[in-house]
Amino acid sequence: MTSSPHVHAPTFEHHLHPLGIGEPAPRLSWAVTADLPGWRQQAYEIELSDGTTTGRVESGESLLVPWPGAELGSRERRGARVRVYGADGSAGDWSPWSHVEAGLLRPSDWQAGAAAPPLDLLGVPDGPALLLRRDFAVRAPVERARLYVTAHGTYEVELNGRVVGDDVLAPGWSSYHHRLRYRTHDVTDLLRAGGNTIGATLADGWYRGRLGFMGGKTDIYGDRTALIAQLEITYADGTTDTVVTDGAWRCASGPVTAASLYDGERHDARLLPRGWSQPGFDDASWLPADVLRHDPPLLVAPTGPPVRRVETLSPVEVLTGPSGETILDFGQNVSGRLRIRVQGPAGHTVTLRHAEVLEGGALALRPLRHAAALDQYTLRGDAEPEEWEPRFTMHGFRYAQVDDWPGELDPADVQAVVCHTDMRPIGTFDCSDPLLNRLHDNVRWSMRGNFVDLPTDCPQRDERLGWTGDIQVFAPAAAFLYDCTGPLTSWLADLSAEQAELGTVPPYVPWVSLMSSAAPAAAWGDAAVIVPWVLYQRSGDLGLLRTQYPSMTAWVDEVAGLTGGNHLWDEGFQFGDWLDPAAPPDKPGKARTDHALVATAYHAWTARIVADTAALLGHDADAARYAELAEAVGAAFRREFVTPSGRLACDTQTAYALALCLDLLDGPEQRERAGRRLVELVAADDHRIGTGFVGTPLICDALCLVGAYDTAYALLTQRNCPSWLYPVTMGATTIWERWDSMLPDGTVNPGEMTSFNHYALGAVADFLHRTVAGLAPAAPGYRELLVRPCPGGGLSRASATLETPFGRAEAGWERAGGRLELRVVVPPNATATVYLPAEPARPIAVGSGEHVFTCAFRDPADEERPS
Ligand code: RAM
Repeated sequence: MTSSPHVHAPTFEHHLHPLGIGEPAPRLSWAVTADLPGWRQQAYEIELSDGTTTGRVESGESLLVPWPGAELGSRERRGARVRVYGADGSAGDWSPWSHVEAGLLRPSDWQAGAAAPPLDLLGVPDGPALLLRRDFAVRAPVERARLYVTAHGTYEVELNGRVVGDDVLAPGWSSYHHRLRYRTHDVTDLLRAGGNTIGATLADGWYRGRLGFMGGKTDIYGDRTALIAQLEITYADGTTDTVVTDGAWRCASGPVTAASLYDGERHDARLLPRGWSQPGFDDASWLPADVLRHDPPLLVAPTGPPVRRVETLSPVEVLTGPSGETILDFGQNVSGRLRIRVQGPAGHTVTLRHAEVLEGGALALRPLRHAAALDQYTLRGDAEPEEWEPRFTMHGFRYAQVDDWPGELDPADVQAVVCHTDMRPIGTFDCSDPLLNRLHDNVRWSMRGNFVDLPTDCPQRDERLGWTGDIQVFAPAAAFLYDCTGPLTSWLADLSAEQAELGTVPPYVPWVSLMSSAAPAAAWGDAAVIVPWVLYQRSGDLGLLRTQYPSMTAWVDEVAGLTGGNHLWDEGFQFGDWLDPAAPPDKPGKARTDHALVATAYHAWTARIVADTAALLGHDADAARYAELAEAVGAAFRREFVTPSGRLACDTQTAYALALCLDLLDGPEQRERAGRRLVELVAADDHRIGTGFVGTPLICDALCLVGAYDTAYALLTQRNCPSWLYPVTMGATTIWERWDSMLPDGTVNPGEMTSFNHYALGAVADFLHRTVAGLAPAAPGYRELLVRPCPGGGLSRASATLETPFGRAEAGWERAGGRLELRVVVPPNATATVYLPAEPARPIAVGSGEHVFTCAFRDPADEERPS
């Protein structure tokens, strides 16, 4: 008896809401629910709403299957559905239809100019946000209406007094001179017969506002902000009207008197021209917009979701600071801003300040450097309470100081609105140690805090840049926690574009010339290779590798050129094992591990990845060439840094972690010796961490590779500083930039760079998922799972779940009385190779469904720590 598989509606590329997409031939994926164990897809059939069908295609593929029909034209909408046949003879019904709609695919589709507020209104950078409006008529019943919109600056659009969409800080930040993303909104329901009004508030944002450290820069992309909007109305009778940004738009200043991403926002509600975005408003005193040229070929559709308000938190405690100030504690360090509900006299101003931690009971503002993070609201003085949330700024904070609140402050009137890229959460982890669970939560929160459109280093100080090294080390953890392939695809497109312009991968993307030049640096520039590779492993998207291939090869070629004839990258600037815990607070790059060792190891690693990528893409000559290069660099590494018996020239945790994890040693004897030395080093440090950005993601894996599970767990569960759990014991709710961003006495580390929300050191979450719980990809996209948990550390259980492209996968173990039970869930059309801890050399192959195994298991930690 076969029961029929159930196919979910197909998805397009990596889109959650495929409206206004930029891919004319979007690849299709689908997941299947099937009761039968071991279900494999034998064949599929796709039907498009224009009648195209593939017929039955004998293929097990269900992930990013090529678009089977004619390419979509601009604005074109099509449906797709799928049915599948199992290898067991089962046949499913058609899935529900999914619909996809293309955006404006050709530059010539854009008729809109760039409507720029006139110079008379424009303030200094980070000055007032300006209002733009235009009336228009709707002359017949509307069938559908789409708004295609973006800006030089950040914007919020309104139609007839209602905000369009729920994007925050649109259009986000990309390398604007290469790619400016527009959004497509379905605004059919916002239009009405007769007179209509479209309006926008436009702030400087990343385009013109201040960005960067050491004072930063303004006017980076231009000195004039502008709105680019195209409203296309299709009437029921088939005719169309298009309303675009042109000289008919009129501009004025509004209630936002200053808006800066770093410094905050000032809003004087008395200055709001009531009804300004509605028909009938008299804009005679407003000034006409200038129409500036813009570059339609730069306009691209997004590949991922926008930043949104994802969650709202209430204060958990009201504190009084040392000067009697009122401080709200939201219990969680977040990126976002406050929403207040306030009533009081007209002209009264409430001031809100933000900080991640307290020092001596007061807001610790020094770590924010030149980011004032200060919002001010001046009341209109209405009879009703007034609600306000700044719209053109963002803060990283857990605490907020509220000054000059009129009357008694009810904490319920202040909420923290958490804002970040609205990605789909896909992975979870849980175990018997509450501190490790909190560590994992902190990693998730740091990802949320730092995926504010692009992957940033931190969300609070005058920085918030797309540092390549940070996402390079964090990408595996990120790809497990959230479906971030879409957002990172966009960021990688910027990386490629900047790289092509600059001749190197800059240390952060988008690149802003805050430093003298974009010098190539190992582990940072290597993001060009490693991030696409990780995304391929996790999402199965080979197309992304194909797209990034020129960037990947260009990076490895560039580094090969830098090494001269000896394959050692031992000259020029390096960040190295950044923030080695032994580095002095004011010298974060002064690591114990030689920069040249780190750089050469990465060079060997990324040459090998490029060789593997070339082979996958069928570039055989490249595959051979890069494999040879990887070998040669590996040999050079050994010559320079490894003794014949397997000791390393740098006797550091990071050096051994690199050599072991990146397979840079020669044979089992060297590996065994290196492993023993690493164990000794960790023990000599009392099982405290000795790695910076480079060694941290690798050290636990390195220890497990050599069988030193107990040492890996001792390091992982260490609570003394420096360690992963030390910040947890200090009440951290996110991952800190430094192992000791807060010192044991509660004071803030005196270093210049002291963020409390940096995900890089949280890269260890990937180890929790893959090794502690045991859920790893054995084939790209988790088509094949590797379930090889390594229990230890006195944990009595650990589990991980993941929404893979094939459906939900789970791995979880629990132990008691010398026995261990392992539960594995494999999604349909996937397989798993399972290893039981007691039998590390005996792989067990299983198909889809739930599987439970038991084996004998004793944790050495039990003997050491009597309970
Ligand atoms: C700091 C950043 C980032 C790091 C660079 C090298 O300013 O915060 O985390 O990658 O320096």
